[in-house]
Amino acid sequence: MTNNTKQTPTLNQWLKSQIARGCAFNDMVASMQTAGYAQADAQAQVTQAFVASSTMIDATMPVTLLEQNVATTFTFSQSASPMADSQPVYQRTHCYTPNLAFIPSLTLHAPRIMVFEHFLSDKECDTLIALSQAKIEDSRVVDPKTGEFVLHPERTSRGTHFEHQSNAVVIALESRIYKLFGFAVNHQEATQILNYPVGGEYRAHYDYFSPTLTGSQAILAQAGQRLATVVMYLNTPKEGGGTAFPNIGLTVTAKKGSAVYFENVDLNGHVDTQTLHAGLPVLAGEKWIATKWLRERALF
Ligand SMILES: O=C(O)CCC(=O)C(=O)O
Repeated sequence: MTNNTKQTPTLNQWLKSQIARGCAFNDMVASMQTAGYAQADAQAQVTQAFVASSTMIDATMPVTLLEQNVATTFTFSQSASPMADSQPVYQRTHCYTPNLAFIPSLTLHAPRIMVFEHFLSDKECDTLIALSQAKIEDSRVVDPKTGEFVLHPERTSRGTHFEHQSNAVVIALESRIYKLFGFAVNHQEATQILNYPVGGEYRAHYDYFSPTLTGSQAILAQAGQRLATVVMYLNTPKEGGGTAFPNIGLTVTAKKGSAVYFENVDLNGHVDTQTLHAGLPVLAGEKWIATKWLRERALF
């Protein structure tokens, strides 16, 4: 490719194929720069291609370009994905809305994972930890056979939860999650708090309820699938404690105020085994997180 401000048929074809593969805006711009395009030219061409494709607007696209080119009509239209290959089980009714105050520092498309730094202020983190100290207890998991919450050796942490709208920080986070990801407060489970000591971990697991297990049926009937998860880091462990996605080779660093958002259902509307994830062992210090599971249907 040469430096060129027009979209030639070859470039056009390449842009379309990259978008169809789910490539990220920044990666496409970087490839064009490597091939000799000026950054501004590459950004303009890629933006134009995303707008023309109108299948998916990339969250890493600079907001200024989005505003110039897409005005107010953009969403992630995942149900229109060209990768759809079978009847979806879960409808993708939610989307990430670009927001200047919360720009992801990392975006993956399949599985959809976004990392945000400064998702919470230090004060919000400290307040949630302080409020949790008084009522924290050993964590439980859902027993897949019975659907009941039970103690489990795979999860060596202590936890508690905050009911919806139960304090000013929770109210702010619930509203932030709604504005950014489109899940209204009644689609959000109560805020879960976890505290891991040294050696504490949450071994690899999925957050979705396996549709084939008996124990999932009552929970799925209540408010549907956990379409997405937000894990928010309330402190920075001295060492270890990141969140690993072993099937895709990604580890998100546990850093005070950061958050990782991931979608448990893939672009075709099926539960996504690529979202297998683990809270890695804390090697020094302790780890505090707040988790929000986001449901398909209203809980209340
Ligand atoms: O501790 C972590 O980093 C992950 C927590 C987690 O997997 C969960 O709450 O579902």
